[in-house]
Amino acid sequence: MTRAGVCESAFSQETCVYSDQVVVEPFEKPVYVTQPFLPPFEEFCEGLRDIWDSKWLTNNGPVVQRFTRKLADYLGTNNLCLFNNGTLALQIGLQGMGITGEVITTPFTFVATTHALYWNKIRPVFVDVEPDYYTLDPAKVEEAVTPWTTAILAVHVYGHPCRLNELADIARRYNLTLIYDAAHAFGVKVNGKSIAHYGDLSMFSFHATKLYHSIEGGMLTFGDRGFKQVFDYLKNFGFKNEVEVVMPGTNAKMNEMQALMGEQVLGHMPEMLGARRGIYEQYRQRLADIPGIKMPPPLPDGVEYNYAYLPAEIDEAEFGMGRDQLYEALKEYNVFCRRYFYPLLTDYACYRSVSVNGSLTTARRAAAHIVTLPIFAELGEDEVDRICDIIAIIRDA
Ligand code: T4K
Repeated sequence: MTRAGVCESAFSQETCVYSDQVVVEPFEKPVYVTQPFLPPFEEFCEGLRDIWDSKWLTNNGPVVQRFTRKLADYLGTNNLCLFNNGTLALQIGLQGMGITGEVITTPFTFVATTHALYWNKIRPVFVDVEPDYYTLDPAKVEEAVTPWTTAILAVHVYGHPCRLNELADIARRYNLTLIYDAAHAFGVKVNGKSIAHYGDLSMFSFHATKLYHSIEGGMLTFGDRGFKQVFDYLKNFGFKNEVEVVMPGTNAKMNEMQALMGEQVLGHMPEMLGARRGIYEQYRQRLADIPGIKMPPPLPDGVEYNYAYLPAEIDEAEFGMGRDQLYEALKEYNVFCRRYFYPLLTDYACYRSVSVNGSLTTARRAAAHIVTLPIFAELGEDEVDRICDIIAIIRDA
């Protein structure tokens, strides 16, 4: 059932004052948590023509090679390797670097992060996250190091950079490999350079739900150029040439259509980031007026954020209802948010028996209280206002 609501505190854009008794209708069409950015249709069709003419569809074709060069320019590194999705990229990254034993990681992430460890027979050790940006808490990481620890697998969750220096310092002192799941972090820069330059290995997801995408797709970036060959073998069955297979690889190659989409969307990155920044700031301004909703604090100096997600933490006492009630109530207005990342990974049946070091208080709080609101480049200013009005109405109802 959908309904119209009356908001006593709805913000009127024209007058920039709070008006009395504003009626807010549900959206006519569903508004989802995200919507992929697509290049102009004609532009994509034009790009398809070369693929049609060449009849080269996959297996390191010319578009994948061209896309790789453009990404290298964009990121400022040649140490990258493309895959058909982020999950396989991470699995191959771990395998190619020979990671074994125990890896310290976060429970507040998408399941693929931990699945990638499992597929490599690595034991995850979950530790808590920090309260502002929900990334791994370095102090908790250090407490969890054992003689069996070989690596840290941290996640730049929502595109928020992890505590890069502190994690690098722990990794150096304990001789651990530092791996970042940067699935959400394409476009983020720290101190003027892409976040791809931090840690020993980073995985980026180019899935359609990400701010930047190639329909499906993934990328590894790495400090040691020597790994490039290993990753290339592993994603192509281990083939060295027509008659030699040097390792038991898999099939994780990006195809030409994916590369074409990725190449074209890359050309629109500046305008997409600009649009997302405007939307993010608008939410920040509007939500600040609604008691019981907290957005993360502004990111530290030196971080150029990508506005990948819009996590809003709901304080049940102050807001007057819990996160789940708000999430359900928004559906009545045709607004479909997500609760990234609920349930906490340790609560999934397949991970209940996994080691947890210390309590996961902050991660549990985040999983129970965060709703991720719609954000995508084509979301209009009026729509953001309307979503915020609806949230205010639901609260005041
Ligand atoms: N590590 C982390 C930290 C990750 O977040 C992810 C993926 C990975 C690793 C693995 O990377 P990949 O192997 O996926 O490259 C989505 C995505 O499928 C997943 O890629 C993503 N993280 C995760 C956070 O979100 P769902 O189940 O929420 O997606 P879905 O289908 O419900 O889509 C969400 C909304 O997006 C829909 O309500 C409507 C809209 N949508 C979706 C698609 C697929 C569209 O408008 N168009 C579309 O084509 O998992």
